[in-house]
Amino acid sequence: MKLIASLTSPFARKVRIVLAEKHIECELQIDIPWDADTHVPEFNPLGKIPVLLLEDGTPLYDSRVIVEYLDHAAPVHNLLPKDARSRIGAKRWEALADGVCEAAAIIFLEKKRPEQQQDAAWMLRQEQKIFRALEVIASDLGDHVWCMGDNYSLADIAVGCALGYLDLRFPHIKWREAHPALARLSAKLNERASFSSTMPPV
Ligand SMILES: N[C@@H](CCC(=O)N[C@@H](CS)C(=O)NCC(=O)O)C(=O)O
Repeated sequence: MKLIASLTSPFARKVRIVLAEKHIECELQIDIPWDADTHVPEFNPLGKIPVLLLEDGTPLYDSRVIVEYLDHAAPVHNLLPKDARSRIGAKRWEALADGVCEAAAIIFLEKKRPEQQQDAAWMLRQEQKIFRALEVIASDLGDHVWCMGDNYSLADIAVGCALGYLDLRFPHIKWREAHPALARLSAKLNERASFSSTMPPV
């Protein structure tokens, strides 16, 4: 298997963490989808990373499909609960965390445009999504050890990647001060080898 990814994509990081947690060997092929010489559209018509190339050449996307595939592919360290209701609960956490990354990426890209072309109302709308989502994530986490309660799961991985992406792109957002529960979770996650070995380069 081969993972097509960049080292800064939070969606790709989620997949890389799942690979590490499940001890699945996978070649990493770095490809920046914004570069002129990218090959990503040859594998994903949407031109987005991550893409997982299976042994038979089948490309899998997006990150949510890939992580679910990987969780089934290796029966060790299950990251999604078996029970259907809990499983949907974990995937809802993932949807919320991925949504934070999507909103943050939109702002990051908008800020790369010439200043007079940047749409302040559009960026504010995205920022509000991030702040609302952080409130809900922190409140749902509360005093629990992990997002899903007692068990470490894909929900924690997705939330950890979203928080890591905020640190990378928007270090001025003081989410640790606003949400001590998130600070506690993030510190615990960063102790894991899967997280420390996939830290995005600054
Ligand atoms: N929902 C997708 C989002 C993937 C995504 O937006 N990836 C970004 C990099 S962080 C990308 O490849 N963007 C290139 C583009 O939009 O053309 C997933 O979970 O994999």
